[in-house]
Amino acid sequence: MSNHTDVRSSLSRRQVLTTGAFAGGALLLGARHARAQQAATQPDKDFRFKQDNPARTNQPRRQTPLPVAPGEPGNDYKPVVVPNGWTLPYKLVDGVKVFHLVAEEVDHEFAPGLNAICWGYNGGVHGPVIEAVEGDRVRIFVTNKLPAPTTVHWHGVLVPSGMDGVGGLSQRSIPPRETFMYEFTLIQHGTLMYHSHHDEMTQMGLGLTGLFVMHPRKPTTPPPDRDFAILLHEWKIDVGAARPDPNEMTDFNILTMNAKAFPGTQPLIAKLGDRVRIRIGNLSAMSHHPIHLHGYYFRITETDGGVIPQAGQWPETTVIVPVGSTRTVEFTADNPGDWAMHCHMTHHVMNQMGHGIPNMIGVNPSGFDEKVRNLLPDYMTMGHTGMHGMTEMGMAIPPNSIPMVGAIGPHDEITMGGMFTILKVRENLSDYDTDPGWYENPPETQASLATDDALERSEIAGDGSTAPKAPPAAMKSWQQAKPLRPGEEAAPASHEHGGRAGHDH
Ligand SMILES: [Cu+2]
Repeated sequence: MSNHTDVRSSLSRRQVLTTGAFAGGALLLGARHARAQQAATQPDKDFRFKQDNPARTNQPRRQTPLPVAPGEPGNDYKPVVVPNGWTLPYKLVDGVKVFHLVAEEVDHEFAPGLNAICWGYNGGVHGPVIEAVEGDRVRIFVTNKLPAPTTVHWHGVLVPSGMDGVGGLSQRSIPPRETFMYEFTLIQHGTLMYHSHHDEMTQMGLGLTGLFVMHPRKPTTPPPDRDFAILLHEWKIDVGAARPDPNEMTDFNILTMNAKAFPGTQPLIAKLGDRVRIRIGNLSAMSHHPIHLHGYYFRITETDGGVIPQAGQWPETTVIVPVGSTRTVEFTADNPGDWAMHCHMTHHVMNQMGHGIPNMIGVNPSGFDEKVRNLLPDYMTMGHTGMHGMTEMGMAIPPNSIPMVGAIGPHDEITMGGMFTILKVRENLSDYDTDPGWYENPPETQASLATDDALERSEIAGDGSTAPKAPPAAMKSWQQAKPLRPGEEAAPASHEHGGRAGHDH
């Protein structure tokens, strides 16, 4: 199978390259590792990474596979790009990648104007991306600077039971001010996650989550040019509140990508023709997020269970990322422009005050507004034609809150907030780290006001009177309603006052 990974052949190649290093290192690594290293020179027939189907074997999974040289960025993998985030640096100690996570309170900015005190790692929300290579041995120290015990669970990572990080079940929870050590060998590749597994509702709800990216030791496809990593989350932050409310069950009002709500989200930048991979994880409390990309279709290539065989990778424009899951999509950036990428749940592209307001659609508030302005000179009824205008009207908003939607785009306001970002694909880029600004549409590729000439040539009336109308027959309900009581007539299915219903008067 294309995703089957077996280190034996890479070991023999590496062995040629690194025999000297291994021989020197073995003295330091101690007898156990030295024995294992000796075994590496005679490939162990039993050993293989069991990423395909670890459940399908009767053999206990080998918890200490053969050591292989730690994967190096640039050589063994191309590091992921983390919009609005960062990757945790490591150091090498005796051939082991050593990481240090510190769980602590963090004053986090969700978007300009909205800060809240969250729980995160190493001064950020969410935690940094942990990035390594299949076969790497990792040692992860976790220091707890929170006021409560915590743990770290390696979500989807194939670890020995005692390294699984479930408080009480797999370990004693880490008390405040103490440091625990996790150590295991990565026997898979893919997009995994990590999060607190102690008082999950509170701790994950306050932000103690992160992505754990493992690159394949022996990639079967060339690495993408751009490899983005995004973690989805949802929060309840009452307007003006200092902290998110982790007890919320349903009414989340801040929806984030890498803990930023639009317009705080950093765009994804790609060059025309780049092969693009986007890894999306979801550790929201309650919501699955259908993430939709404009301008493209993509293939869903991986879940947190591993690589999807090519024959099973069907094309989509929206990928639903369930809670507690990751999805990886890939496509070629062959369509230049500024492309929206967002959750398609319309309440998830709204910030704070867009939720739970009264329905004013269709109400003409002008007379009412005039009367109220006698008392409150700045009064304006909001929302009677929808949410547009909320960005530009410049109304005072309460302290520590963000408008329900919006940013100023190149043409008009962008009536989006929350889980929304922009993929910017350009023919020419100075570099990937500089925002290229807004896309300049080539001539005749820009929607614009129809000219009189264009209307005339196509015999289109600007008042809509020449447009086809829905045929009444097509709009009719299929069946008449049942009589409510015996002998009572049901109401006719067609509309009496519609003027085009063909009802007999
Ligand atoms: Cu969503």
